Amino acid sequence: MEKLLQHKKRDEMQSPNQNPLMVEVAGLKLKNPTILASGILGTTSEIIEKVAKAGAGAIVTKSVGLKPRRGYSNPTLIQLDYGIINAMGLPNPGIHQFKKEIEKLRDLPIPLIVSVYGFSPQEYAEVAEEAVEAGADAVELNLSCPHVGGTGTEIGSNPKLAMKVIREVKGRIKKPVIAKITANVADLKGLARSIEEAGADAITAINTIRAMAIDIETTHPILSNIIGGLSGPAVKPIAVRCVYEIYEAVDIPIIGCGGIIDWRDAVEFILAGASAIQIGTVIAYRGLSVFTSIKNGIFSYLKRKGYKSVKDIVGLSHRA
Ligand code: RRO
Repeated sequence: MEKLLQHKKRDEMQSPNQNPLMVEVAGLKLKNPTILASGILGTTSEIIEKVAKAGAGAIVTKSVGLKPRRGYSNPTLIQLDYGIINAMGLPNPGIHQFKKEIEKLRDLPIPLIVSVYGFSPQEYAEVAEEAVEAGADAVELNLSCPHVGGTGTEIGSNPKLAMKVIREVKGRIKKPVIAKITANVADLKGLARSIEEAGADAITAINTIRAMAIDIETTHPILSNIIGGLSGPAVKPIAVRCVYEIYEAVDIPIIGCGGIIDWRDAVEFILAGASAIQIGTVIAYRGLSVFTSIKNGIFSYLKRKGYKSVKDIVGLSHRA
């Protein structure tokens, strides 16, 4: 009963003749639950418009900080059969330059979520404030980049520091604040509870997982940064487990991310507790048509199973 009430709190009931794919996450109304994940294509207004046209329900941009960063030197990517290891190193033009791209997207028909990082709570908040001023509908705090020192996971795996960042940002902007968290922690439920307590409006789980590869001929690590982050199908069961555990720990909505390649994966995340899902690595393999195929697949699944809405199946595996 308690869980059912929690379920209602997360997802308000809707009338049956509404679009079954429509979801509301952290106050953002999404026509469908698919979201472009940060770091994939979300770098310019032209590409973002293309992703919107391809059918995404919302967009998350590449993470942006206060100052421009070149990122790491090549090689920054390793393509594997089961995913990709990247160590891009947060390349971005800095928020002052990126504001121009955000401003060009004022008429984007779907929510624009700007991914933000910083090296202190104040820096996160300053970047978030600039992003919102330029027109961002929400910010996603990158508390989980696995391979850049002084930010990302180094902040986000420490619940006290993560709380400081969230409180600082919440104090500075009036738009929704989403925290993207890492699986690379011992007490995931404790971290999620701290994030909720600090006032985050939603949690995205998960970022990439620390990984590496070695060239057996040269005997050297392949990435210039040696360590990178693994994404793609290999991480999906880890990400589903994280969403499942976080759902048991908090009442705020969860956005599932990690290795989704088709509608079945998307449904699995939703059953684990995700109110929406992010699509990333698969775009490199299958292009932007994945948004439509995933949406259509979820729609057919709901119809076949007799559900009226995506909302009816969020967290359903917990009530089995
Ligand atoms: O830019 C990157 O290297 C990067 C980031 Br910001 C992140 O959050 N996750 C990732 O795998 N790579």
